[in-house]
Formats: sequence, C-alpha cells, structure tokens
Amino acid sequence: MSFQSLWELRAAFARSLSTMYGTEVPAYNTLVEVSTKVNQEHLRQHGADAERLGSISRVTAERHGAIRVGSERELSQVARVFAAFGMHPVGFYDLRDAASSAVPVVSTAFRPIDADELAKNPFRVFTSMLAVEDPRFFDAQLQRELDDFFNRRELFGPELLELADRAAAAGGLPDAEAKRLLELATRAFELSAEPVDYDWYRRLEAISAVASDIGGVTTTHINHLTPRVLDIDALYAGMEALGITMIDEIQGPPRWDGPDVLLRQTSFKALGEKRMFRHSDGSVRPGELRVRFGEVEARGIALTPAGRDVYDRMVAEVDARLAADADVVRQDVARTVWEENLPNTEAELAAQGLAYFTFKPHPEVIAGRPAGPITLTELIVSGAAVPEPIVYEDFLPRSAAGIFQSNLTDGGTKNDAEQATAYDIDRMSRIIGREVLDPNNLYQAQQDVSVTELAKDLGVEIS
Ligand code: OOG
Ligand code: NI
Repeated sequence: MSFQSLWELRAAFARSLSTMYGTEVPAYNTLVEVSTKVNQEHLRQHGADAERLGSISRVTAERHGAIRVGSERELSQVARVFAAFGMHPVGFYDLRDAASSAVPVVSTAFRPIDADELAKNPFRVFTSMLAVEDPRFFDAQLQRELDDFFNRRELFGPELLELADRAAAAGGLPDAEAKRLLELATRAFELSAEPVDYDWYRRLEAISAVASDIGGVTTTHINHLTPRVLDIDALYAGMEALGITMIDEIQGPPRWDGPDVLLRQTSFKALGEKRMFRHSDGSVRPGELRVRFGEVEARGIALTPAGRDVYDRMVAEVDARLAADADVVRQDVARTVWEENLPNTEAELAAQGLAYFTFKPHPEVIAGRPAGPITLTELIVSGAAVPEPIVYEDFLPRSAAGIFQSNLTDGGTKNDAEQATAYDIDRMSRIIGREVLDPNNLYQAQQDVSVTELAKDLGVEIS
C-alpha cells in the first residue's frame, strides 16, 4: 500500500473538484478547454519565455476555487480540511468596504506556502466568512437567527475532520484513507439538492445575495473554479467567439508593453440553475438561482509594498481620468497611466525594489572588481544578478469585490449609520486557530534566501 503526501493529496483534490464542478457547471469545461488551447498556443509562440512565470505543467493544472462559510466555527473547520492538503491561510481581505455594493464578508486564501510546494501544485481557495456580527448588514434579531442556523448545520462531518487532522499531522495518508478523504472533502463542496427555504432565502437576499448564498442554504459549495491562462486577452476573445458573454472588462492591470504583474481576471456571469424551494404553505416547487459562475486569470510578478503603492496610485489615477472623461475605455486609460508610472522591464522593477525576484549569478560580469560591499541594485544594473520573477500567488481585494459584485443582481443594503465590526488579520488568526500569514513576508523571505546565495556565489558582500 502506498502513501500519498500532502502535495499529491492537494493535486488529487484539485482534480476531483474540477471533475465535480465540470459535471455541475458544463460551461466550466468550455473555459478549461479554451484555456488549455490558449496556453498551448502561447507556448508555441513564445517558447521558454512562456514558462517564466511557472512551468506549463504547473499552469495547466493550476486552479483556484472560492467558497463561503457562515461562522467562526465553520471557518476553523474548513481550515482543518485545507491543512490536509498542505494549504495554509495567507492574507486578509476585507470586502465589506471594497466596493460600492454591500459584500458582507471577510476573507483569506488557503494555499501552499513553500516555493517547491507551489511548483508541484499551487491549488488555492479564496475563503470568505459572513460578517454576521456587523450591524451595518444584520440587526440583532437576524444575527441571532443566523447564529442559530449556522450552529444547527454541519458542513464538515466528524469523519472528514478526523481524517484531515491525521493527514496534516502525518504529512499524508495511506491510499485507502486518502481516497476516503478526497471523497468526503469533494462531497462537502458539492451543490446540495436539498430544497431551499424560500422565505428565509429571500429575506437574506434582500440584504445581500452573498448573505443568502451563504446563510440561505444548509451546505456550502464551490462557487467558481478558476483556471490560469498565459494570455487572458486571447482567452476573452476565444470565449466571446463561442458565444459565452464575459463581464465587460478584465479586472486588474491592463495589457501593456511591460511585464505582467499581480493578477488579471475575468469571468462569465452566474448561470441560472434549477433548484427546489420549500414555501411557507409547505409546498416544494422548482425555481431558479444564479450563484455559480466561471472565472479565469493570468498571474504576473508579485509587487513589493513599494510597488503596490505605485499600483494603488495608478488605480486611483485611472479612476480619476475615467471620472473626468466618459468616452474612454478603462483598459486604454490604464495602459497610458502604466506607461507613465511603472518601469517596463523586470530588471528595472528589481533595481527599484518594486517587485519580488530571485537572482541568478553572473560572476564574470564583476570579475576583478575591487573588494568591498556592493548593493543589490548595483549588481542588478551591472548584470551580475539576473532577476527571475516570483509569481503573485494571492488575490486583489478590488478584483475580488468586482467578481462578487458582477454576480450580484443588486447592490444589497448596508446601514452606514452603524459602527463597522472590527476584523483584521490577527482576529482572523484567532478565529482559524492558526496564524494567517502575511503574503509579503513569504515573498520577501524567498527573495532574501536567494540574495544570501547570490552573495555566496558571487563572492561579494551585499550591503
Ligand atoms: C470570491 C471572489 C474572490 C477572486 O478571484 O478574486 C475571488 C467569491 O466569489 O466567493 O475568487
Ligand atoms: Ni476567483
């Protein structure tokens, strides 16, 4: 009998969810097919350069999912499930104020954290928790009802949690148990056929379609599963050519002449799905819900906090120019703003400390140089240190809010006269029962290790 390590479990989990989701949402399969074609074509045209931000085998298998839970208990349980797949909480996202519409959730993402684990399989799941305590969305009466509802339901049974804990502790599971873990974990994220309580669902929906999606049903479900593409503009055109209407725009950075940074995403809207509803007169009748959608993404280089400041300022500048001129297209304005503000080569981004890199040594460039410390920037500029991009493995709050928002039928309601409940990364860590890591610390640590090695390889002291 063989043993499956965490990364093997994670890869199998991503495949199993993909098969399940493709059966439930056939348009997802189309998205995966078009993505695969786009990636092959990109590889054909660009050769080795196409793999600068990840091997083609990694990118082809790469997915992120999104799920939503209702309570602190449910969030801490789902964290145990993900730990069985070597996925740890990284980053804190507060979407309550990230968009003009009401998205009453706070979120984190579960993902592998080591470079070699990411290279083997980078599966990640954006995970949101309903902010039940926030009085801007839910009054005291509804808070009590939601708490009761979440206390009564069981998203993750004892067998799943027990197997998951064992996998995490042992670094994997023997085949038979691995199979059972995958079965139970996949089932936990399927759409339930259980009839939906009509009045309760609609009551929550009046506050936010996200609230009813989370609290209006007795289970949770994957609400999208996102493949990664190497050319998102080609993907967008390919999907439209097949008659699948995408949201108006690609979220995140524009297409431009410089390196890909952070994350570009686009999606197609949630499709109507037949569901059964239980009405107050006791009857059970069919109806329709739109909750699950398709999304695709292209990933670029991770930005440092300094780079992120430039990014945030550019986003604000694009907004300002758009507000001043109604006839222009966001992507066009954005391209101009980017060309004005961001260096358009990897070496410049590295030299200015705007993005994260590892470095390859070219000792011959500085051979014969007088002894004494030298800066990383000097090494980059001279060509003695050749930057290799570190991929952005996380999410963007504004795009996430945009993804939520593009799938809401209306903006929902939020009472801004009330005081927002405070949530932050520390509180999220306490809820989950393990530290929610800061993504920048992970990228920085990876860069630091590389710089230490670079100094050794070049025989210099880097100041
Ligand atoms: C999560 C939306 C965020 C992304 O890619 O930014 C997200 C959700 O809809 O639950 O998945
Ligand atoms: Ni997503």
